[in-house]
Amino acid sequence: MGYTIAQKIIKEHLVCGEMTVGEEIGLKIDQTLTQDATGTMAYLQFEAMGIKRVKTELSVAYIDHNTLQAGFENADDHRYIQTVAKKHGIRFSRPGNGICHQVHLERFARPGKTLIGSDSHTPTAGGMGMLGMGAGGLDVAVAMGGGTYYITMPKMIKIKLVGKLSEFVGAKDVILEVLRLLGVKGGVGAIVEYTGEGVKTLSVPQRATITNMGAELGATSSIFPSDEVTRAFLKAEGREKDYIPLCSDPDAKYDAEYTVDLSALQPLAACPHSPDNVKPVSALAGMKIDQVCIGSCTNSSMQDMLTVASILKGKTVHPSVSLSISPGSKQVYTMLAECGALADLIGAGARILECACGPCIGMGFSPKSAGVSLRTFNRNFLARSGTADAQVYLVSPETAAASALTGEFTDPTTLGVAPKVELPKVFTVNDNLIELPEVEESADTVIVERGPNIKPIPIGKPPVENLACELILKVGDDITTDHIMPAGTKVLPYRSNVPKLSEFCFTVCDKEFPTRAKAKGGGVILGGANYGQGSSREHAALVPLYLGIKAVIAKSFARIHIANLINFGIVPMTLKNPEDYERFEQGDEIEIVGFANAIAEKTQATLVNKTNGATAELALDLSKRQREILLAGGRLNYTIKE
Ligand code: MIC
Ligand code: SF4
Repeated sequence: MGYTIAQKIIKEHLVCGEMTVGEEIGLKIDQTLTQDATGTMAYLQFEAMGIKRVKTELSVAYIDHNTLQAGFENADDHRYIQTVAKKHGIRFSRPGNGICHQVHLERFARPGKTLIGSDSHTPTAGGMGMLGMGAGGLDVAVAMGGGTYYITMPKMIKIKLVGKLSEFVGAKDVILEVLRLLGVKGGVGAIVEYTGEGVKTLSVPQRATITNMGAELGATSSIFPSDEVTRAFLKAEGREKDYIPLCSDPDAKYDAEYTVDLSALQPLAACPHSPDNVKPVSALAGMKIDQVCIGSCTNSSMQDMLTVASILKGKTVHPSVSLSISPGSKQVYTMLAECGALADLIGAGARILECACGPCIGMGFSPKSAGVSLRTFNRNFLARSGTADAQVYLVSPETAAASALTGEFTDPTTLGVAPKVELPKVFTVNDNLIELPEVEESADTVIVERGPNIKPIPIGKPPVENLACELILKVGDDITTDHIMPAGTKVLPYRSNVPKLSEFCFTVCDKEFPTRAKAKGGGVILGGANYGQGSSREHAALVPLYLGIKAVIAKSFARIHIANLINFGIVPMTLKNPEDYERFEQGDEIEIVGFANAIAEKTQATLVNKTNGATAELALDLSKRQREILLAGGRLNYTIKE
């Protein structure tokens, strides 16, 4: 039997386990990346493991998230990451060099290799035929130390692309269509592969837009073949030697197959507050808008920027609209300046922001009260923009630019003259903002600088024999990591200060949660389906751990978050019968007799509601390794003990 692209890469990197869907497998990781909002924790954990030098082929630390620096905190964290990277053999991408995924695609991603990153959009590298996966910082730290990365062997979903995109329709519309088809849970437990004749009509950055937002499907990863288009991109980057061809075998077996006709696609938009709430732009046309933001790791390539520049050239942004543009990398920014397109953007009245995540993670540019914001980003979760009642729509650069000019939701196909985009044959390569690590022989001389904002990481404890506590919080379906541990300007500075961070935990859902949890010494959380979707931030596990959360019971969990819960010793359990969710209310006293024993050797446990007498059967769907981690009180204890 033939293999899919992802199966080929998995086979070549398999350290342990069977390649049977649903089984736990261990993979060798070739490259890692971190960003600053998760990186501090990842490196603190790497240091705690006592390993001197990274053992990967390449590890890069990017600074792109917390670049506002409204106080000393972020700058201190940046310096910590810079010095810890220098000491331990990690390249350091300085602030200003760009968004991790865009820069990685340009300078480091390689077809056929494995990459994990402490950021959920690491599958962006799939646009290059690389198997990129988002992971918690601790998993990245372990991989940097040469340790195995564990995942559940995914199903394979094939999306056959036929036809060719029409004018004014972009790669963003392709992934929005896939989100419309599959939904935010549609990729859970799967890798999404793109095949078919349509593939060769898409450039590498267009492919990367599509694999980037595969994170919003809940997929383990998304991947394109590596072909002549890939070779041309690598050549333009001066890295043709990194090229290898890679495609699925003709008899490869997929678990599900879909076809998307690129020619039939029209401009689409994901409406508030979920990336799969997709409607045609034509159905929204005429709605007044207040803000447009162009950029993020989804849509900030040279191709995206030139498309926008071509639409804006010689025109003026509508008076009721504020337009921000963040080029994805220093390379893109430089080339925009070189070809004059930057002047077109500035001339039209765009507010040019630095090459960083910026408004995507709520770092400035929050919309006005109840404002309508069109963004080329990948997430429109409630309150993520920094304005609780904002209405955020996710759109393509074409739709964003067209609407910025008219002041209302505008279908770009009505503009008439399509944007003309000619990409340079050779890109401007200048890696002067990527700092190389100290050579191993003199690494000991590097002093790691730690600012006062860096507080110790909470460490989990082995589980109690019988768990009796309060159901401290009950939440609904599709709870995101932005609900659990919000980001934005007020919160992000404390990513390395868990005690301070805990004051914001779950406050989007329940303002009293942190105070209540502290007063009661923690308890158990009950969630709905797809609990923990979104970011890879392990703070969404670390902070609940600090607040005394012992277990999370849900209808189902998102992949990265469940791994993070286990890593920090919080026991994830699922309701065998989802209807039992109704029999438990916030504040109920609950009990699980034989809790520790169930973790050690059972696949189920009984949850008793001592307040109303109800019971529910819980499933403990854990591998032997995961059980051992939980019994040790988390992966740090487990790894140090090993
Ligand atoms: C995001 O897009 O939510 C982030 C910020 O990039 C996160 C990482 C984080 O929370 O630091 C992600 O997607 O993993
Ligand atoms: Fe940064 Fe936004 Fe991409 Fe996350 S999704 S890495 S915040 S640009």
